[in-house]
Amino acid sequence: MKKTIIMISAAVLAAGTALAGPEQLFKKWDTDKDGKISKEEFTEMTRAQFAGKGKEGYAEEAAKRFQKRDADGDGILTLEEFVSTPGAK
Ligand SMILES: [Ca+2]
Ligand SMILES: [Ca+2]
Repeated sequence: MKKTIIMISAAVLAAGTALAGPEQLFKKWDTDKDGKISKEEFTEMTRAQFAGKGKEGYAEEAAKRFQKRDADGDGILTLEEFVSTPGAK
């Protein structure tokens, strides 16, 4: 049951990603709406994406992607960091 919900939300997420700009995407990923994306939030969204595609190894990939975006290395992604990463979508 839980797996079905994750797969549906991942599909909704993927559909939304194609249409939304980076700011909307940021708001979506910022699940507790504090204006920042924590590593936990980032990892959770990556997990949902991977689950939707039936892929494994999300934790490693999330850590890698997060590190690439977190320009000042404080473990938090601001909107600026989130949108300014070259090639990051
Ligand atoms: Ca947040
Ligand atoms: Ca940061």
